Amino acid sequence: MSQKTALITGASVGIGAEVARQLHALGYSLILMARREHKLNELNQELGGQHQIIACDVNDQGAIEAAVKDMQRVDVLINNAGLALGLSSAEQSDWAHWQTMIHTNCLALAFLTRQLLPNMVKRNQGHIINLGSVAGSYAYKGGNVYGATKAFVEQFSLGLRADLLGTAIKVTNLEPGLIGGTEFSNVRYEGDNDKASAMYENCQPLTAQDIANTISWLLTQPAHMNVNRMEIMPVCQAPAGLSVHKS
Ligand code: 8X3
Repeated sequence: MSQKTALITGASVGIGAEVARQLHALGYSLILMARREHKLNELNQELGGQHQIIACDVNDQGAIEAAVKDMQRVDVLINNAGLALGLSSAEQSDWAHWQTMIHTNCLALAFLTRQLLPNMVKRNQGHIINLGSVAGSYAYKGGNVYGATKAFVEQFSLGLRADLLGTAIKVTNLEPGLIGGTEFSNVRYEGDNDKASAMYENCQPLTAQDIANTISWLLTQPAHMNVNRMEIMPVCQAPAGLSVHKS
């Protein structure tokens, strides 16, 4: 069987880099996409230097179009790039944060997917794995637009499967909860690393490796089986219910 190709966005660090390591070990040819070229280079060197790197912002539609134009085959698309910015109550939130989250988590993910889909359909082969979040299903204080973007990703994933019914192409929305050891909270708290570390104190969050293990598992299931959605939380987290404010 010929070597499969996987394109990973947000590949330079965290979940993306861990997925790259595991898919490299599974024998995939990789297209590593992220903004930080030096990080992509480091990762590629670690993996033997044989993979393609694309240093660009997923929000740069011109760069994405140019990069995708000559891609002969992408068997697996891991839409991992995304971010949360801020945890303020909606009425105090920064509008620029909301725009950036909607652009990156929704528009950029949809754009890249739209670019790659025709070839996947033509080849009748592919697996799109979108990184959703438990925040797309459960509201929490300050999650406002971040949660809404992840609800978009969930519904987009289900909609893709509906459109792709009759093809061999798989679509999975992978919905993790609290993950430690990545830049997620440092970005959310805009570099306030003390606040970011406090999120993971006295609990054992998921790791990037847990998510990469899950993605490797998803990619090694039989051709007839599609996992539509998969929600994963660490044992220390739960959808712990509704709240009532009493005056
Ligand atoms: C982030 C998951 O639980 O930190 O996607 O909101 S959580």
